[in-house]
Amino acid sequence: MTAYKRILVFTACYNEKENVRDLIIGIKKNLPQCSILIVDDNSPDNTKEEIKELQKTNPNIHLIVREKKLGLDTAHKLGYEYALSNNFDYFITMDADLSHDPKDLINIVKYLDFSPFVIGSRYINGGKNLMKRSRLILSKYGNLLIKKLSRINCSEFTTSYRGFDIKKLKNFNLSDVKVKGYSFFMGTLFEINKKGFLIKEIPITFKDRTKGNSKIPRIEILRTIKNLIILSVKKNFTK
Ligand SMILES: Nc1nc2c(ncn2[C@@H]2O[C@H](COP(=O)(O)OP(=O)(O)OP(=O)(O)O)[C@@H](O)[C@H]2O)c(=O)[nH]1
Ligand SMILES: [Mg+2]
Repeated sequence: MTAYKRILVFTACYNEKENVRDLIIGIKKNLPQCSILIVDDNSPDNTKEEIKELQKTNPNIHLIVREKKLGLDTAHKLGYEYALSNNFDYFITMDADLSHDPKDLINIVKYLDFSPFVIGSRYINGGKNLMKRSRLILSKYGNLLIKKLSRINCSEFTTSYRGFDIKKLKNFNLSDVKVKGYSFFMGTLFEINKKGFLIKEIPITFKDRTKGNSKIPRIEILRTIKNLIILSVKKNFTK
């Protein structure tokens, strides 16, 4: 692993008080040299106090508290800007609910040494999705549909466990991704593909959260289908 790279691991939090400590411990265990950035949207469960406690013994944890719930897409864009302006090499994103295993960080970093963009994938050989059955079906066939319509050679579009080599992704910025809400994660792959960068999938095992509640509104499924159609039409017919 390249010891000289400056790595920022990013997560967005909304009511993750029960998860954030284990997440930070897991990140530090696997990537002791990294910095961590957390964007908390003033979670009513006071997630920020838990983070401030951890900051006392760890100088590499950075916390941005926004005044209210402003969405996951804008939190990720803010994280990317932070990584750019603080001269990080690698920007790695993950959820705070322990669905993403911090052990996979090592593999993400390993592949970032060769690929500008790496995504943790549940749908390639070696990957697993341990979601409940109804959600699994939706996720599996949803991702398949995105692959078919987008004609992007990738089997995973929706999970947020990703690594960006900021220095290599020269003309790319997360702020270029215009689709909002949870479609933003799919939109990021369209943008990476449009700019001509390769997408490297590495297998991950995804677990449903065991603590706290999901924040994904059901309406997002319909929005994703709408955005998928718009993005695919733009990609395939306006060349
Ligand atoms: N800062 C911030 N974080 C958010 C917001 N919405 C969700 N998050 C965080 O984003 C991550 C993903 O949210 P989840 O609710 O787990 O959504 P999901 O993983 O797509 O859905 P589940 O599989 O049901 O958990 C978690 O770490 C949340 O705490 C938001 O509006 N602001
Ligand atoms: Mg989750």
